[in-house]
Amino acid sequence: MFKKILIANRGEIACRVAATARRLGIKTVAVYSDADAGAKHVAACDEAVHIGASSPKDSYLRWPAILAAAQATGAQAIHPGYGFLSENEEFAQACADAGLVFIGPPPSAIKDMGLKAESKQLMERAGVPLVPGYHGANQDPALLQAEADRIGYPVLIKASAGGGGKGMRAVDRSEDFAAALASCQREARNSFGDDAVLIEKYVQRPRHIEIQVFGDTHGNIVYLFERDCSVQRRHQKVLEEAPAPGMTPELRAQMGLAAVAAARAVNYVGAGTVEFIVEQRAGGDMNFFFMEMNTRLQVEHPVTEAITGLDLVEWQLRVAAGEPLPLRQDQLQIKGHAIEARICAENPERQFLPATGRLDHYRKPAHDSFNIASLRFDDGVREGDEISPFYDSMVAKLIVHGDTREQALARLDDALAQTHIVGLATNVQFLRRVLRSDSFAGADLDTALIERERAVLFGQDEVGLPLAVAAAVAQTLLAERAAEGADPFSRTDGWRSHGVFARRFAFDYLGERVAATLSYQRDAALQLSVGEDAAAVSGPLQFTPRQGGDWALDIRFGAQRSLATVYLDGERVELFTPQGAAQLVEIDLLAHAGDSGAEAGRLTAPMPGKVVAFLVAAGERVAQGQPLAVMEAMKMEHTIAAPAAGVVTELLYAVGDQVGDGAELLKLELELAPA
Ligand code: MV4
Repeated sequence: MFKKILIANRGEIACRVAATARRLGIKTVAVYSDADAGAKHVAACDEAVHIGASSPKDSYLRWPAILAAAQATGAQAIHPGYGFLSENEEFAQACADAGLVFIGPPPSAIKDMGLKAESKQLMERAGVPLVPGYHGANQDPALLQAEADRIGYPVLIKASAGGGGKGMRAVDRSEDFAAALASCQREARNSFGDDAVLIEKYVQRPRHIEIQVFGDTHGNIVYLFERDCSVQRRHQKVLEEAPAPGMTPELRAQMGLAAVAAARAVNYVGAGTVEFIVEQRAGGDMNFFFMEMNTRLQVEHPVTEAITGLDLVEWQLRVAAGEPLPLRQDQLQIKGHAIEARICAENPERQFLPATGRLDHYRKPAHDSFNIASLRFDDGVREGDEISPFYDSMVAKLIVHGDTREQALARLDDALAQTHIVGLATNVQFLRRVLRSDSFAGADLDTALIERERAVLFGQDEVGLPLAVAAAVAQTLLAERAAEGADPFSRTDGWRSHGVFARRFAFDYLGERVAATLSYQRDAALQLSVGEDAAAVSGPLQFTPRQGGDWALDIRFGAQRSLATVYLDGERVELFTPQGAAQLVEIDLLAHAGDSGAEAGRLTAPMPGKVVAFLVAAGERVAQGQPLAVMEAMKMEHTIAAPAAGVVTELLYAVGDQVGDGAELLKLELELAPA
């Protein structure tokens, strides 16, 4: 076995490889760019070498610098991770030429699987099922038209050099073929500098099911079962699971043997994945067709590790060191069900646009508070790290394991609910909505799932306005108590501070301005009005066993109740509940008091009721928090207090008057808020 390896990658996969190396007693060398000088993967390794500027082309793709780092540190082998140089046959060859072991397949296997049309011809000869189609070199339009007619419509025209869904055209009718071909060729020429296409039968409602394979240098190849990766957005995987729902033992064996045949056809060594597109036919039949082979360890390998109980990085290291595969096919078996969720810095509400920023709060689910090994959180970042524009938007992977799919699903939702990321947009709550969607929960999987379920995946508000505001108000008051040096936990009967009897708040919530008034009752109960709603609120404080010593508020607004963890960052309020998350921006009423039409100067009735008393007269100067008027509504008294110091200029009602919700009771000219 190697004594020292270099990890030519960053982020979670570099940390992942380092963890196994450490367990096996292998020393590790990290490489890093300018942006990653303080990165977690650097700390995870025994040594580190700076290889260049932040842009990948100036560092993680600069293989001369990486080879030099390996030689300078005495590393015997290079693990490429995924992405970057992992499927670069020239780099694999350069490693060999430099006397270093490339922890991956032989360069020839990378090359053979790298080209779409050529790899399909190779697979055809190896007896691996292909989508009925044409993969020939002859690109005469008349011949392509004839081939499409022979295959039968609908067909899909794919750019031979394409990938990630680029350069694909579906054609429904023979008469539309010529125009679609011309358009596809134009796009292929512009995007890839090569207008060759292939034509396939268009598979409807397809599933993406891939087989993990492993080969060694002794001619052994096994399959480690399948992963279903059908849930994708913009041709990127979002959720991956193993085993694939609906898979039968017969189909699994057929697909597994086809994948081994594919690997054998290119003399495969190491970890690889054979991707199939699976057609779902009426009656539950499934037809599978080879799509491509990924000649590397994949992002989603942990779900396979979870159901097999194996460490695939350990297998990679053993195979690269010349050892035979640790297990034979008949020694491998599936245990339980695993799901992985990719947590990405992105905004699902804006076409999944990648987001950048600082991980101001980064709280992970309690790792091992329940079943051992049922929850795994793989990441390459720490609280306070920047998610920069230089690299992939994936922040972390959450992997759960359970006896059944239902159990794994429930654990994943719970773990995502406990994943609190503040500082940049992420897909955490979006992932929860996907999990709960009828399609995903019912294992009705195909590549159009997100599109089909969009009505429940976007523009949702699981927390609800009153509870969100109640939690924000509660946290604000608690923070004030803490700032005053008072123990925020010392009283659970209310949140009165500054001797204020009523306080007005304003928030921006989902783009709308929301006014809220908190009033303190004689019996120390609290009444909160939020827009049209008014109810008693309470919030006995509870500690929850969360990492980082966070505590949660048990918030009640009338009959609604939720346990909320709230993070305040200036005027930003970020709250997380078991139901979902919400963001509010507090509008500082004092700071805005001088604005034209200032809300803060208007002292309004928090609800319909009767004016019981005015405690001040026109012309009187009042201090911040001074009670001004008392109203009675719903058999309770509500005191309206001055939001800031000022002069009462006019009383607009008389004692005994019945007033409507929001009615202005008196005019107060505010003094300038202190700087
Ligand atoms: C297909 C297909 C339907 N029929 N081929 C998209 C990316 C590329 N690697 C293969 N892709 C597809 N090929 C035939 N003959 C549908 C897709 C497809 C898809 C495949 C896997 C995962 C997600 C997908 C999303 C849209 C389309």
